[in-house]
Amino acid sequence: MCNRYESAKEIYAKLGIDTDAVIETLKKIPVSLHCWQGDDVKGFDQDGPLTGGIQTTGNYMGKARTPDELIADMEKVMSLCPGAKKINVHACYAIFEKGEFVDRDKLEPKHFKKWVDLAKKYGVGLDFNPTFFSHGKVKDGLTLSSPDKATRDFWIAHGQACVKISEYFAKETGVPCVMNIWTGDGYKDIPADRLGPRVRYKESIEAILSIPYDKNLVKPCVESKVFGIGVEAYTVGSAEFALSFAAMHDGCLPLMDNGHYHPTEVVSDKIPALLAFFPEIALHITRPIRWDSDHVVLFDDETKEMAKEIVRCNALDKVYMALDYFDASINRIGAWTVGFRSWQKALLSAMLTPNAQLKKLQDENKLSELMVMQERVKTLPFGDVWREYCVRSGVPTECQLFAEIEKYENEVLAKRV
Ligand code: RNT
Ligand code: ZN
Repeated sequence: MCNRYESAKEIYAKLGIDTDAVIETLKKIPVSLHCWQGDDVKGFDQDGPLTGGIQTTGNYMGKARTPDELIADMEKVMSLCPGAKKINVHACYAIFEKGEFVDRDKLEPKHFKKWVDLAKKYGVGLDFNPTFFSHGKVKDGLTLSSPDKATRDFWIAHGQACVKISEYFAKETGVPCVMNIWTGDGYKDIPADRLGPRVRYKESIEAILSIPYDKNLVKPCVESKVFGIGVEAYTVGSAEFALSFAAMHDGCLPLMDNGHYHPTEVVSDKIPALLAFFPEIALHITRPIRWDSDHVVLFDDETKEMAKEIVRCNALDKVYMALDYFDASINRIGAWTVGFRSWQKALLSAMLTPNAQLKKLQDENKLSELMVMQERVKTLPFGDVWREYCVRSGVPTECQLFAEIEKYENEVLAKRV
């Protein structure tokens, strides 16, 4: 009797898909794992609340309280997830020596050496994010777009410090570092001037990127947003702002977070639109429910559709994929892991799709056959290939996963009281 994988392999082979080759390819595609699911976007450099219009909800036990705890948790998550990784660090996760502290405008590579050590241990790259929120120098909800020059200068200095840290990450790991600029700058209610803040934001980002750096090593991105909590009426870094900025600044990438659009807009459709113009783009993969709620990524329709677009546009090496969610209401290791594995499933599913055949049907206007074929693909034995991919990657299968999460909760998280 042949096993389920062998049988699935035959079925896919009939459609021209080599499942062994797909598994090997998928193993090498890096996906950036965000450090901030482990401690509710708290970081280590300040004690205040999370600001900037983003919010975590819930208070599940066992949140990481120190760099050692966060790194241990992240290592656990990596051991539960198949596929190549990058580690995505926010500037507020600087790790200071005992008694040491510098403000965000003075951060240096040495404050992130422990993250470099972690990346080297796993042979992976690092991505980076200046942290323009949760800080006393956010003035009236504004940072880079503030009318106050001293405020802007502080945050420009922070951004410049982060460019240097990003370059250090790339040099140390040998992997380019994606540096994402996102601010929560905006107004709760109708502003009297929508242009001024955007012009200041533009000039501030230009100032950040005016320092010398190697464009092959640092990939700056600008992430847009439609609104935030307490910032409902006007967001400085809107979609048009970010896209236009990236389009007009060589080497700067647009970053789309699929929680940052109106609820009926889909990023899956925007991916090919941007790929028609930009050599490279970046994504924050998340799951918005009714708003930018940053729920754990699931293997749902839009997640699958986004992965499909990347794969069928032949853009796996043009799209920097990073996860961005933070659920504090459930086991954080489980949240982190399910999100990463869901995106892996989406990529696998996209790569197990006979994309060339489907495109041909479209181009020949055989749209009835295309519909039948697209529906047929949905019932192919994807789960058997996924299981094999997990086994070959040395990570738990679906039925083994929860026991691992529960064990870590009992042995490690439950002791954090
Ligand atoms: C917020 C943006 C941003 C953050 C991270 C923590 O709406 O999505 O990317 O989630 O920088
Ligand atoms: Zn994001």
